[in-house]
Amino acid sequence: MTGRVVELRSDTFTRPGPAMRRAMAEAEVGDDVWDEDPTVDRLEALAATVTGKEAALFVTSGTQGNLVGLLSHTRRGDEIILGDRSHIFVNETAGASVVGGLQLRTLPNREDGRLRPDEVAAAIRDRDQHHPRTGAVAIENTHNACGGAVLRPEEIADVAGVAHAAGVPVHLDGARIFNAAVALGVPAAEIAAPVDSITFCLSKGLGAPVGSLLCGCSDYIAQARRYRKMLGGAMRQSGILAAAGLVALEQNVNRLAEDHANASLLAEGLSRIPGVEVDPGRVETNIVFFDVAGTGVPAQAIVERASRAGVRLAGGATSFRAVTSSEVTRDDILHALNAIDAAVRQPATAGV
Ligand code: TLP
Repeated sequence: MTGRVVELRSDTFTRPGPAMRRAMAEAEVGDDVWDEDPTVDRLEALAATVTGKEAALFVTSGTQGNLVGLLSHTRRGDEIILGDRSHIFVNETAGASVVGGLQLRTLPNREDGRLRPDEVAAAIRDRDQHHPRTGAVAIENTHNACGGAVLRPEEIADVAGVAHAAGVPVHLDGARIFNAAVALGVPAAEIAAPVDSITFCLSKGLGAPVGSLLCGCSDYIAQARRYRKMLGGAMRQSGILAAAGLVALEQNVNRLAEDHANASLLAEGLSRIPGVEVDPGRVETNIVFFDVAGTGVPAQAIVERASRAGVRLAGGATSFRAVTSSEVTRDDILHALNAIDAAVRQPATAGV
């Protein structure tokens, strides 16, 4: 037993490092609901700058950012067009419907996470009194359930173009927008330029303990501030959390390239394990999906066997999502590959 832990379940497991903890301890704070927290102000200003928007709002989570983001574009009874594999549709407990009275209308996400502009155009409602109003189009970049796939600015512009032609705003769930920016080698602002609003997360690969930012034009963010309050997300001395966010944005963006290299290494290694199905060519950022049906070993047995070697995996019936982050070194990846290789070679009859 090495005592080593290789955390591949999510980049949400990243823990704040010493510089971040120091910044949190030393943060200058005030009551942010009174607009008197200078550290939150600095974070919101920086978030607006890096996404190329007029203003930003510090929210508690990506889920809250998406919900406040959609509420601020819409009114009850509106319809949201979004991908059938999008995080908002699959993983946000139908908050937009429950809280916002919004109807979610899905279109198929292509394997690379894209929505087809012609399908978006066809889904936008006309003004017939029978129909819901199309309130917004929501897209995702990188696309979590599509293997961390990256949407290029021109692909986003194509979808935004058809939405805007019909007067419909576009929201981008950019939980991992900096992974996309690093993978493409372009500023996040260039990716976000075609959309009206963007949420991004500090608490994933960027390593902050808590928090996301919703960014957009000033009027929109003023409205979003009211919805955040309504949802209980207005915080007080939140500069302590914002200080971590500032370190995340100032120091942890460029290192995401390491996570991408580690994800590629993982996918290449997995592709050499008999019975494991994975396409290393599709790994663009820090997420790797792989399937173990061909090994004949139940996924749950692999989870438990790998866990005994300190490798933390999250899987479904036959498939896994592995996510690299600052918690995982190159050497950890080699250790994980050995552990997974050993786990699939043990016969199913050997138990867990
Ligand atoms: N994703 C989490 C889980 O909810 C699946 C993860 O481990 O990846 N948008 C995207 C694209 C996300 O991946 C997530 C979190 C969110 C929004 C929500 O962010 P939080 O967890 O801060 O509410």
